[in-house]
Amino acid sequence: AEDIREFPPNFLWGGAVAAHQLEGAYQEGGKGLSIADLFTLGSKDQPRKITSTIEDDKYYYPNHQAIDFYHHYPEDIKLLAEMGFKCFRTSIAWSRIFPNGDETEPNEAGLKFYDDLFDECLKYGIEPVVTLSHFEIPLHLVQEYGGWRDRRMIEFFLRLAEVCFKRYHHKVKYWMTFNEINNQTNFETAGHLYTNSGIIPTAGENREKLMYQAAHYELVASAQAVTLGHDIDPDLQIGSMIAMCPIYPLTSKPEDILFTQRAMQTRYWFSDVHANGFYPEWLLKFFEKKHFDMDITTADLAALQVGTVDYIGFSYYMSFTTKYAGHEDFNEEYDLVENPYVKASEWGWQIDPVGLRYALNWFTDRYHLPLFVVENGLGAVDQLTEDHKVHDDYRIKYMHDHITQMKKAVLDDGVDLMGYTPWGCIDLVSAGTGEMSKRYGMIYVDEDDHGNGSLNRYRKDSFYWFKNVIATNGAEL
Ligand code: P53
Repeated sequence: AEDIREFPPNFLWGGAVAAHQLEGAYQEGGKGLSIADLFTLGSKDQPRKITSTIEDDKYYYPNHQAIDFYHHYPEDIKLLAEMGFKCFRTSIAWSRIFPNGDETEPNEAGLKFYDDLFDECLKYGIEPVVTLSHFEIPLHLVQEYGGWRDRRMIEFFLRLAEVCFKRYHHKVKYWMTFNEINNQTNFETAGHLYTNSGIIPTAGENREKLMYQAAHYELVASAQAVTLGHDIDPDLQIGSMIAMCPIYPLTSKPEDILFTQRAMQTRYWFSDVHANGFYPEWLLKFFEKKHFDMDITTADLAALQVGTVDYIGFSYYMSFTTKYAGHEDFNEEYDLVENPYVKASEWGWQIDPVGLRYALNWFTDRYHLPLFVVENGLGAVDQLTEDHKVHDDYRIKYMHDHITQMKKAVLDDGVDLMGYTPWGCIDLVSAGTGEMSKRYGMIYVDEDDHGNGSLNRYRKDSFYWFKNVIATNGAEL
């Protein structure tokens, strides 16, 4: 039988997007180029290319136009309001505010755009939830400083944070610092070091060391931003943003269990630092063992301790599985295996609703902080019918099953959950592949992988379904 209980009052139902994946207008309002603007179209089997200049004649760059939210946002926010959204998660395109990233004065036109966008949300009682850095570092910071290889990035990021907190603190209460900071756990895949840290490794470079050093600078910048934000306005809630893919052992063999523990430590030490304010012991030993001569100062360690996060924001799409690989340290690129008990999406993501309840409990046990599911969803191919409908029962099923598990975590396990913002509530450009056809939305956008289409918006079946979920506060799923 269906569980007809409701979620707690004030539960933040909404949806999530990121600036570079929907705004388009990549050169309007004084915006500078960002790393997302040099990311070509890829596919499930063909990774996106990173070009050093824009080669429009050779490649298609999907983020240049995206879904042109920059010009469509009043119409789009109106649709989200119709669905009953209580909140809307988006990000600030850093290079709209600081076109090069290292200026001392911000770009007023960029600041004005987000003022207008947040006002539009607030007009409908929709609370903006804002990520400061979501895969769109200003290109100049990459070309001039090598991205987060360079300690000076901390200063540039803090400038962004300060300008945003001061300008928007009356409009935006909920913030996150770095999107999915732990994706770069897989440092072997060029895409993650690039999107997280603006790093393009050269041949022969130790990518693992690069990753840990960049992540350290980001964590210090994050902690200092939390401290700064609270100084500017003690009411601000500033969280982390972690990509949660719980890692299971393939069997109960003790070696598999121990290896899985190390795998979880390796993927989630980032949230340990965010939430606990210090490095886990095993990782300091790991740096020693690897002879990584890390640039971690005592001032850094003090900053980490002071600037712990108010909540853990996380994405949840899938779970992973591993088994003992005959070596001590977990390498995400090589050491994952298929889970025989779950089915994967068309893009190979292993769908696992129960894993969401597991993750919510795991975070709670580990940090005892409020949690916020800030991304969840199914990337799938949709069919627009002649009468402009999309019958996406597969998406409804995915969301139904995940919200059901979330409900158990909240109501049966006592998890303190702030809200739920499914990913790509309106169709947008995929981060992983650059495709439009990997759709997550409850609102369909008429546009193909190459940017052709009317850009008209249409309500999918999931739109009406989710609208009712929100209206009944999760009683009817
Ligand atoms: P796409 C990998 C694993 C989990 C989440 O992803 C990920 C990624 C990166 O591809 O990214 C997050 O669009 C990210 C969003 C992204 C969304 O998940 O590749 O925060 O920017 O669009 C979905 O299907």
